[in-house]
Amino acid sequence: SPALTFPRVYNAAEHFIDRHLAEGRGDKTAVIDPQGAVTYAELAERVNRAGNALRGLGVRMEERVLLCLLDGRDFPAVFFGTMKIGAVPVPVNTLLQPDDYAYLLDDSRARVLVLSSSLYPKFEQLLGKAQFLQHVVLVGEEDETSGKHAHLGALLRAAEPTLAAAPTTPDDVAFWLYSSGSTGRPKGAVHLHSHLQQTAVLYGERVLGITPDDVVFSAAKSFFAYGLGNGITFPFHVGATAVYQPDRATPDTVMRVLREKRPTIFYGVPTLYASILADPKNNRETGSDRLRVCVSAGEALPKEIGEKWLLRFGAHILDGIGSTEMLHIFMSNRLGDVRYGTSGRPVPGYDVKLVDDAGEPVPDGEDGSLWVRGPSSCVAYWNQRQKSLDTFHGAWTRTGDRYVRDAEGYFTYAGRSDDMLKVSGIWVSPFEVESALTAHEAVLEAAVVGHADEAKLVKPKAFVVLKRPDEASPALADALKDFVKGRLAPYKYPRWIEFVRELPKTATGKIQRYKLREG
Ligand code: 3UK
Repeated sequence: SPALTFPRVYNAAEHFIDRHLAEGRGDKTAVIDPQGAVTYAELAERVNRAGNALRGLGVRMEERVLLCLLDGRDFPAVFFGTMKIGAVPVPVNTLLQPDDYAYLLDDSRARVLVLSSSLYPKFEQLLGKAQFLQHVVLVGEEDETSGKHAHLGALLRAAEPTLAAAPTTPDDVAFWLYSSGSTGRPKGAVHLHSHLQQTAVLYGERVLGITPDDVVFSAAKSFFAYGLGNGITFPFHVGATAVYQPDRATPDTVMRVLREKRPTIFYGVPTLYASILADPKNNRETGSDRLRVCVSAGEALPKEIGEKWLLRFGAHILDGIGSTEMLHIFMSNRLGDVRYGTSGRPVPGYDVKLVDDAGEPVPDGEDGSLWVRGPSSCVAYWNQRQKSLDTFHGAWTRTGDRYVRDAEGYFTYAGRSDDMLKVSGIWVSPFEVESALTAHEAVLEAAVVGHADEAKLVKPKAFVVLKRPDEASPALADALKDFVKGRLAPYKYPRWIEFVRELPKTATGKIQRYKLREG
């Protein structure tokens, strides 16, 4: 398949939005959210109004706009509206805590924050402290907070409905996505205008075979790189329809969307597939009778889940590995070539290699460090020179994953080379959970490792040393779980707590987490 070429002047908003009007698809449904359907023509106007409104607030080319938004029609409107004026949307995880948001606002230097009003309480205390922030725009119900801040609905109504795209190049910075590491704060992965179309063609079109007739639903939210491709750029690349659901993805909310909107493509993470399958009532009849393919990413999909899903829902789950740095899936199973328990083979357009510690290729059957090269790799981490040098080596990106390639060329996940955990497809740093635990007055120290649950999916487990060891009890374990839930994003809390007298340490006092992992 030929490599994509781009004109020298290129703005991704024109490709994903305006092109549909020029090509006669303005009346087609782009989005279905709980408020109803939005056509491509209506969405294009909303994008233009959002761009004009942001410009009216003083946003200029290359300046960042932080988006903390639940899924719905305004997500793509603000995302593309920001890019259309040449500014840089930075969608962030809606599950974080005030302390995280304070960092993201300052690190990105966003001038404007576009915020779902239900998330306002997480920001209220810190808004005065953000050094660069000038405006907050609330999205959703107008309520008592509306007096203090602008409201997107009112701004859109007042804004002009037409907007010429800023003359960006394919190599202009288009958007950032933050990615967590094992130490320190999240890093802003800087992506370019061309990257969205690259992933939409290489994976959306050529692997999923997405067409204008598809109706897609991603349980993974749009602020993740995974959800952004799944539910925004892949469908908008071909003029398909995307279903958005602002609520947390639970088996019940997901099954209801499957039943009511009957999507043809569904994207989830392994934990969600496992929890849907745990209820025998859930199947193709109570779900979507139009489902033709499903996708799993974020962490490895256990073989049994894929096989069971196929029997129950009549559609394959294509497991594929992607990353925030590469924007979307670069190695994947394919329809007609599914090997459950593996991540399949490289997506054409990407190259991968497995190397040893000296950088030499490892033979098939042995595990090595996975590196990837392709046209959607972020250009750097914002203002993080050393972390960028550690990860990006010329055109190659070090993923931090270990993999084994078999003689037929299929790749099987073999763990991380750092201590990072994937929990429900989302990064969790053991250090962060340990710090939250040690902030509790009863805790002397703690070590957190991954532990597989009954579905073979990893969740955090904590080994805790108490200041007064005889206080150990199931009630204290529950109290510690609640304590962490109150301080960190909810998915990060330890599902198991084991009280121990001491932690295994090196001579220099570093916790030896590997000794606490099983197997
Ligand atoms: C792990 C997997 C085994 C792996 C992502 C699809 O997950 C995404 O991005 P993140 O930056 O995390 C990347 C890391 O997650 N991983 C992802 N998928 C798999 N491990 N099998 C898999 N199928 O450690 C990788 O380095 O949060 C996924 C599309 C876009 C994405 N950003």
